[in-house]
Amino acid sequence: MRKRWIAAAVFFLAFLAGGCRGAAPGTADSAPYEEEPEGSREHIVIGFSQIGSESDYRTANTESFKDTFTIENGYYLLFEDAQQKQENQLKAIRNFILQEVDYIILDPIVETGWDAVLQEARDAGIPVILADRSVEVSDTDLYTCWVGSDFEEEGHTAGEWLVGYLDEQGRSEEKINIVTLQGTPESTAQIGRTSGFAQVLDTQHNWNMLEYQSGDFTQAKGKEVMEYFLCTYEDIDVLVSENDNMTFGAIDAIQEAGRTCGPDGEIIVISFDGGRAAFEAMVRGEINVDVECNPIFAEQVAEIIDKLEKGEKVEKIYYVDEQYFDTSMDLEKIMEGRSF
Ligand code: GYE
Repeated sequence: MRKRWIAAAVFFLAFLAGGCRGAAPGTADSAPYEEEPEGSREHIVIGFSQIGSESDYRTANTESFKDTFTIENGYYLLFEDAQQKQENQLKAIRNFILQEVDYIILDPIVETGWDAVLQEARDAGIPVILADRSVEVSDTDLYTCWVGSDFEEEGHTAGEWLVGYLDEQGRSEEKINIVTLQGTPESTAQIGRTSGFAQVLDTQHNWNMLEYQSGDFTQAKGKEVMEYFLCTYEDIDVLVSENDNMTFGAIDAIQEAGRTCGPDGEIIVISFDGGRAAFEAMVRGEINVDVECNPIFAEQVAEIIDKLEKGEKVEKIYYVDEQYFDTSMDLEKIMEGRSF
């Protein structure tokens, strides 16, 4: 049965463990003890190791978790931002284990290197739920379940979209030169999107992948790598950019080089995530298509925890529902109903 958590003790431990970064309402890193409505309350204590704040997706994902796992909803959230470093995630998880949290939520930056720490969590009897990205471990029992996107399917969707688009444009026999801006190497999102797109690439005799380069999912690196692509290759027909923020950087590079992109430009732009700023870029005619990756799924994680609390069985994988959006759609209308 649940331990009785004294808010002061949790706050103090979080402070000792260096968990006092980044303020958010209702989380251990913000709510001072004096403001707690009662001295002692029962909460489900969650330790969440987030990757960082490299993209709009990430910001929205963090907000989704902070909005869901609140004191009012019966949770005490210990939130740790790893600033894009796996070593920080390993430290955070070990601190969560020391603090005897009830659940650990891990968004792993890369897939490998988790066996030992997940074994430690298992030995401590703490269930680990993977959120967004996944892990490659020797024994999948080391985590309870994974809630995230089918990244391979996203990459495949992007490839299929390009086949249809080139066909519509009467370019299905033309030589098509492609460059790819990849996400963080060895992350589930990078691996899946690259391999899903490659499955379609392999079926198209006229597509030529000029180069893959990582932009680490950030706008600054996306710009830098696109500048390099533009200097290196004279004829680029398609840019595949594995997230919106790298795409924004790439668009800046394209425009600064006096080149054009989007439906009326020289370079076809395929992006992933589908955040509000990307919709705006599609409306401006800078991006052709955006394959959605939905960061708002913390409530689904809360439902899973609820099931686990009741001793019910849960699935091993939960995929978040997704689609794609392109400039042939009524984007302004679609945007109205979107929260990210
Ligand atoms: O696409 C990117 C982010 O793991 C799905 O990480 C996530 C990716 C997302 O930084 O914007």
